[in-house]
Amino acid sequence: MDLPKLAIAALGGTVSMQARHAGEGVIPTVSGESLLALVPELTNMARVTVETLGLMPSASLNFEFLLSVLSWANYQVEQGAVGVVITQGTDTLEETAAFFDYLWNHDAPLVLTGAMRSAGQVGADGPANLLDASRVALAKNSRRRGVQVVMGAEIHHGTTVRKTDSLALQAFSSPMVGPSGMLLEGTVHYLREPPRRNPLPLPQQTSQEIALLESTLSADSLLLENILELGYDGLVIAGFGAGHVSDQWADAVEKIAKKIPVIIATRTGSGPTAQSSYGFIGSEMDLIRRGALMAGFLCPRKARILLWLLVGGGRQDDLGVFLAQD
Ligand code: DAS
Repeated sequence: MDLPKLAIAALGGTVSMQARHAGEGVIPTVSGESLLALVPELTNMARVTVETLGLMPSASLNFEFLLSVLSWANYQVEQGAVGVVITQGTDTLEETAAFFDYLWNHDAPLVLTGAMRSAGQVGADGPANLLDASRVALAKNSRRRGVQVVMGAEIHHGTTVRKTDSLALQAFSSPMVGPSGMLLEGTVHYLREPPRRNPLPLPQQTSQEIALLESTLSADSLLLENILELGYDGLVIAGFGAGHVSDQWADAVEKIAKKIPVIIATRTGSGPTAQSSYGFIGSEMDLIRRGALMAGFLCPRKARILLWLLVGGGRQDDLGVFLAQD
């Protein structure tokens, strides 16, 4: 039987980490080829090509590198891969998943996975996650769904998934909406219809900088007031509650929003921003009046990714359309 083609790339992260010597901390050293060797079942399921594109902790990934990974993944699909799997660190998985989902322009699935236990740990979850991610990437019902994150037998969509625990084995969730699907006895099940997608073209420039600040009680406004002088091209604020800031910050937001796009998200970790509930100074209605946009269901970090991509493509005027979708 002619097996489907599956492309896998390793970028690093805990899934690729082990200690060189007893007592030392784990670091990324395990190649994609070695990860694949831990999942021999895969060779009966697909013709697998595997590459190690990086061996980094995910905190050190950056947008330029992700664009090169995307170009590698595009090439794999053009060469006939029915799906692509990328292994990486979990710390920034929620951000890379959104980054790729906004740009992924194929029916074929792009699936991200990682591990919470390092390669040499008893009960390491990396091999099981890689096998599950490959099943999702090969499944016909994964087509036209964009980017999925597969961890602990759950499937989460790239725009909703968040790392909601620092060390727990089940560290990922999609607040409010839950997983988009799951693996049951090795079979891929989806719980929702495929999302409406509107992939963006590649950004023409990558030098834009988007700041992300969090509102905190009795915070000074030194950084905020200097955002324009510092040369930022956009600003995301992780606001209080339903998307609120202090009266002092509200004045600064008004000045900044005259020059660069400002998005107000919620710092709560779950729930959308409001649009028309509160009228006090610094509330969402006040901030909208002052020129800011509300992030809706997008978390602050994903809102920053969206803004970076739109500014990079000269499409910041479309921001409202994209925020209204989520
Ligand atoms: N926390 C690690 C991980 O889970 C490190 C990283 O993100 O690279 O992969």
